[in-house]
Amino acid sequence: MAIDRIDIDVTSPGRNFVTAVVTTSEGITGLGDATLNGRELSVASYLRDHVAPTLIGRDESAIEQTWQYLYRGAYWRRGPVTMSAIAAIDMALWDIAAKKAGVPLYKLLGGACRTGLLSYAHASGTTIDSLLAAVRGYVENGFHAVRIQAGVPGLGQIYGVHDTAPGETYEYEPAGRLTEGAPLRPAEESWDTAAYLRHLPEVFAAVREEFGGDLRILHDGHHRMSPIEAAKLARSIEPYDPFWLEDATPGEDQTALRLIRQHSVTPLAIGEVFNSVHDYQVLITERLIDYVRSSATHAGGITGLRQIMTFAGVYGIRSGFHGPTDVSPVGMAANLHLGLAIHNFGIQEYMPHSDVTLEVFRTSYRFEDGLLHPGEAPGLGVELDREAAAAHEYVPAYLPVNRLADGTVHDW
Ligand code: EZ4
Ligand code: CO
Repeated sequence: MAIDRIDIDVTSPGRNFVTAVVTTSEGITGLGDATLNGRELSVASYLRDHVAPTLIGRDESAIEQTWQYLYRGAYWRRGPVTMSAIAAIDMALWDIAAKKAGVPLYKLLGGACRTGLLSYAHASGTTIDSLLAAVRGYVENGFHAVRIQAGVPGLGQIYGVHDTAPGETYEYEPAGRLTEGAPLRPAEESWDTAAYLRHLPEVFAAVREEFGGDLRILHDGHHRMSPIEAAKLARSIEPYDPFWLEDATPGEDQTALRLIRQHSVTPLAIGEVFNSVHDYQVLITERLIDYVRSSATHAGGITGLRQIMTFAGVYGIRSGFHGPTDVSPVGMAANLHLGLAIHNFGIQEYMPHSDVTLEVFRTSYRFEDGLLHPGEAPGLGVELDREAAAAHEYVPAYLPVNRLADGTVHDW
């Protein structure tokens, strides 16, 4: 038994996704997510041109060895493109292994440690009132945890902040699809950290007062603050008992989190842009974070993310895997199977995919009473309708660029 063929499918049902479809000589197919938001085609080429040809004829059950072959063997290590490509192959091989065993993947990873995965939704509003309405919608739908993002007085469109019509769920989409004829470049937004630091405690106070003590309230700072600004913010929201403050400072500056820790007990989460256990070395050994934000898609698959969580577990640090819509349903399923099987699970981000995405990717995971479960279908439990996928051609789409009022490019 061996890997017989590898296809790399690029599809855009509402947004772009890159999927590795690995088929064995027995005719078993495994799926892996390689979607890197705004840089999709680079990973597709990495897989098609440089990875797939080297794997044909290899034993599909040698998952760890294949991971090491792609990671160490290539000499050029780490980085989002490489690690998303490795992730896709790794997920597909785990999917095949579990399908061959006839079990949902979590059973191969050690079995369920819990009945379901606490998950959080994204609530946002341009005003505090519209944010409260959005939070209420999620609470009524069974969520026990909600991420809150709000507009800042004086600023225009802010990344991740939208109003939701009553009774509707907003299909939050990180990347802007380019319309025909428009220039091939990202949208731009503007930012003012001082205005944000003044406003956010008021937002937290309003949500805590409206929903009481039980609701877990999360917030994403999106890398926009300097270390001392982040320390100030973390301290100012402490009275409202935040579940976590995510990405307070730019991810690559690991020691910045020491400064936040010196000033605040607000739990910290970081890592959606990380792709390797080495990115976490200082953060984990110095206990500078409480939650790991990586996804299987961007951190080398099940194998890569499991390495990170084993290391984190030694220090009592838990998972908060990245689950935006740009992680495909295949990548989301990988997060869920691993989350169910590890001891140090914390919380799972859940941004449901659009109906058009879910017509192409048929999932078996379910959401009930605030908990996600990967389901009992063999493997990852996701099917790709390749014919339907082929009807949705790639559309260029980019994450926005952020600038200060004077035009300086800023973190976002
Ligand atoms: O910016 O998924 O916590 N979630 C986030 C997301 C990320 C996008 C990047 O592709 O910050 O909105
Ligand atoms: Co984030």
